[in-house]
Amino acid sequence: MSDAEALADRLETAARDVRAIPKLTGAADLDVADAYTVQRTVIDRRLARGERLAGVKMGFTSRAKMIQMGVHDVIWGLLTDAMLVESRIDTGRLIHPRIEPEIAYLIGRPVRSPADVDAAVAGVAVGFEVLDSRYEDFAFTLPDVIADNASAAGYGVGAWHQPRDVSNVGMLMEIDGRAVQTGSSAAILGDPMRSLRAAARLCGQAGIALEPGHVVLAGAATAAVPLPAGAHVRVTASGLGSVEVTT
Ligand code: OOG
Repeated sequence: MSDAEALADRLETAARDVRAIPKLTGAADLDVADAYTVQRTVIDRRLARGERLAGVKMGFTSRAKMIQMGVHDVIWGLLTDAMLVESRIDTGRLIHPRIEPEIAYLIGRPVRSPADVDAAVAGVAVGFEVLDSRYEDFAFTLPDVIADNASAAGYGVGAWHQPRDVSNVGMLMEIDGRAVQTGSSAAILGDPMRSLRAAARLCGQAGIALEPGHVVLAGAATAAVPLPAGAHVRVTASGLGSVEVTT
């Protein structure tokens, strides 16, 4: 593999300068394991600058997303506290942002293996994820998108609710009052809990502990849509209320 530090530099520079870069795989020989090393290098640098690990995001857990992006394996990325969007996100600091509706889980007890997951869920919420691929044209191969922390740029969650069955709840994403995506949480691996178990397994393999307070985004229930400047977005999940963000 090319030097993980050098590849991490390229991704960091793209995000900082708000300028897309060519895919890493165009010039570097990068497999999936290498790509996770690059992802971890970028995140470790953010943690070294004072950000805190806030949880995990799952990607390509729905067919809608696999078809949209042409990638067919479940992947994951890491969330830091700096990625949390309270109510506004500045799209001027992003290259070509997109937004997608999510189901989020709140971890209440340490998770050391997938067997711990059911007892560890302290809450469930509707959420959104803002994606911003650091690659030109939002186009990538599987290793590229893994290295790029699964395109993560920001995330938000609505009010936490008591753990409950959210295997098939209706989901709606509106921009400026117009429905732009509708779907069901069942699109997420048949039940977003499956995604949470997968997250626990992957964390275990990577030596990352899911701790109380961490958030797991189970993956989008629909395709992502472009996030314009000056927009008001509302994502609603039946029984979980809604979460809103302005740009
Ligand atoms: C990669 C991220 C995919 C999801 O929910 O499927 C993802 C991308 O589409 O750029 O987060």
